[in-house]
Amino acid sequence: MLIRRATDILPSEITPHSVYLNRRQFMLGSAGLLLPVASIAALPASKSGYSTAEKPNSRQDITSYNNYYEFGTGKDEPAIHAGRLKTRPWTVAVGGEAGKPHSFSIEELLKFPLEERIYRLRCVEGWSMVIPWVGFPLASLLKQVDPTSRAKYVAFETALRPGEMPGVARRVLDWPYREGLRIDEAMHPLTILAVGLYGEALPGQNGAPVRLVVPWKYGFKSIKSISRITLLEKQPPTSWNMAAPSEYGFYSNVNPAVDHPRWSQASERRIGEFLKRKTLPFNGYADQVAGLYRGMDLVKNF
Ligand SMILES: Nc1nc2c(c(=O)[nH]1)N[C@H]1C(S)=C(S)[C@@H](COP(=O)(O)O)O[C@H]1N2
Ligand SMILES: [Mo]
Repeated sequence: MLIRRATDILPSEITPHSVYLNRRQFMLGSAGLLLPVASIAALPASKSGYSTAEKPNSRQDITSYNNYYEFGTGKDEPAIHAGRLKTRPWTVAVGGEAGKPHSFSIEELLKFPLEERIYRLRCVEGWSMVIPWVGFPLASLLKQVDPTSRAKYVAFETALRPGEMPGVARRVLDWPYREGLRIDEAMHPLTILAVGLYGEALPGQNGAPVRLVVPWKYGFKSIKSISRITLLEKQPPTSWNMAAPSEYGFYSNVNPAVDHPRWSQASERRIGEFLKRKTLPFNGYADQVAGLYRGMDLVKNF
């Protein structure tokens, strides 16, 4: 089986198409082997003031311990199977309550000014990582489609490709994977669309070619391989909430004071560490985001 890696996928993004095709032919033609093309994969990005100073997890950790149920429910399965998803050509259709709906090609998305954002990611299962994403604010994209005054929520959908996604044969979730945010959450400067990590294109298992990252919410809100974004007047249905409404709320803000019905959320294990650490309200981003929820009962709106 051919396992596509970031170094194999990326040249088409930053190399003129003809040069890319020649290189492909050369690589495939000479020995029938795909040789990794070193250094070509860099995604130029500026540093961001929103980054944590904590030490990022290794690339190995970040790309080998994943949740991406479309490729299986085992933590190791996304790394094995996600390369089967064809990420070129790729478009993200953005519409709904928008004055100027637009279908963005991945090439258009890569033209947004990219930043490196080192964020904590807290999975609802009780583990966490620190990941150096490369991406841009979701707000930059949404502003381009001119949301109407009725746009109160944003719905996101992962591509659904049964032929390339072995995990969707099982109805673990109601596919396609769907997520949603309130418009002010979507427009918050911490909310990004990520197109890379560790300075290179996003590996398949992390949601290539483009995924959401909302660092103050449980990891499942950070939907991978997005193909559609819809501005809506009403709160959209979301996959995990539909699957188990008593366990996964729409908001899903990281909250050590609200336990999951089957386990405590008070602490977490950082991947690569032995001892647990305390989970922080809003995953440590309370100074920036607590204001979004002023006056709301966060036990009821979990
Ligand atoms: N489409 C899709 N997106 C998804 C998931 C998934 O199964 N399918 N898993 C979520 C969960 S539970 C987590 S914790 C994060 C994990 O992101 P990572 O593998 O890049 O660390 O992706 C989220 N996005
Ligand atoms: Mo998760």
